[in-house]
Amino acid sequence: MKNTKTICRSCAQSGLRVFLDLGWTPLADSLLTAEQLKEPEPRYPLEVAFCPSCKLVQILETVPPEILFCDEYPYYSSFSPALLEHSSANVMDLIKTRSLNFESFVVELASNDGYLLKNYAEMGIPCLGIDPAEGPAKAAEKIGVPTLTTFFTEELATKMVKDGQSADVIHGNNVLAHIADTNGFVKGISILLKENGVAVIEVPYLKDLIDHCEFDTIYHEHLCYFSVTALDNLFRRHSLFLNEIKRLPIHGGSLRLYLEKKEAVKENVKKLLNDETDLKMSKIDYYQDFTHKVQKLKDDLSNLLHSLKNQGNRIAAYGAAAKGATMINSAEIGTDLIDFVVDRNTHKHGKYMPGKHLPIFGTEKLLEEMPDYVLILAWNFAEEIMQQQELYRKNGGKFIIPVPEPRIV
Ligand code: JHZ
Repeated sequence: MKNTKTICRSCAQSGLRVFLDLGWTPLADSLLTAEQLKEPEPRYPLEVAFCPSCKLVQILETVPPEILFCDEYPYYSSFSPALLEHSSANVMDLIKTRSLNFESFVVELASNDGYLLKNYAEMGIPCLGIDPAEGPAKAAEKIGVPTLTTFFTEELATKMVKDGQSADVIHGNNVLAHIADTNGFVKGISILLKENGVAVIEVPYLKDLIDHCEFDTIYHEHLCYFSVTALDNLFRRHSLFLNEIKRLPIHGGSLRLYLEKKEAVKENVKKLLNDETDLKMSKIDYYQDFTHKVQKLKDDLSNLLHSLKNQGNRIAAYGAAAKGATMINSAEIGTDLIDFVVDRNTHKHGKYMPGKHLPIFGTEKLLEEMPDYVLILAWNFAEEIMQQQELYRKNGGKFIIPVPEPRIV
């Protein structure tokens, strides 16, 4: 069923301009069991638009969150050592700079399997995770991270404050883009945050997405794709100030945002805003040729895989990532090209990628089968993956990295 927006998710103005259409695609994290392969798979439109009023890039479709983040949600953050290191460094820095101790209170929105909060719990700093996905939330409880299995809303924030649970620090990594009620979520943050508290939010950066043609990070879970300009407009509406920003390499290029209730905007934030204006990111023209870039990447990848296959090579893929689902479905990469996908996440084993139905196995299958090439669908972790698979390489295996342009390494 279609649920297509005609007004902006942030500023509620009309006049959205569509600049990319990825067609009707299945849900990226809806991995299938063998029995489900026979059933029809729901597909939803995937159109990306720019709001000329507040500059937010967004998809038009809203798939109900109960469908997207159900108890079968297969994404567990803790399977990436690099992400674990990234998160613990973030926590250690905040403990030091904000002088956090056993009297502080830290909340994480979309706390997943406790990959980040466990660092606070281990140091005796009170914390609470909030996440609607049952499987990951249970895993968090198991490692000692108290977790509320629910969606974070304005109402929940109000109730928590009433119960004396205002936060010194609020974390929210890769969650803002997933929220259908963008304004309600940000208002909730502003309610829950203490007067001198800080919200530390990470989002993939739109400029990196466009520059490096990371179109596969577009799927129904990601409703918004943020520029600093659009974020600043959104937060100011709720009296939160984007005082500091760090650019980070994670997930193909992200922003770590530091939000506070008092305005004290650092020079680097002003510079990022000015740079975006100079680049004309606040104009539709900036996005107009993205469709061509995406088409070229898809064609190049498809041609490369077909020619390798025609030469008699066996090809597998690494990473049953959500972004992998966008890539294989929009570039038409099916079982005729790829024999199987491997992934370290045990919750994904024995299942099939949505749409193209590539089977998913544990990573040991690479050495057992020794395919000639491995397409890294989780290209954001390519270095880490290639290091882990040193033996596959030593035995003659080669990797293909699809983004920003397909290349064999
Ligand atoms: P990964 C996720 O997207 C989901 P995905 C979510 N929608 C989001 O917003 C983004 O992250 C930011 C596996 N892996 O993290 C684990 C290995 O097997 O790029 C994952 O299944 N071995 C919330 O799914 C997949 O690859 C490894 O060594 O696109 C990576 O998925 C490593 C490092 C990962 O995100």
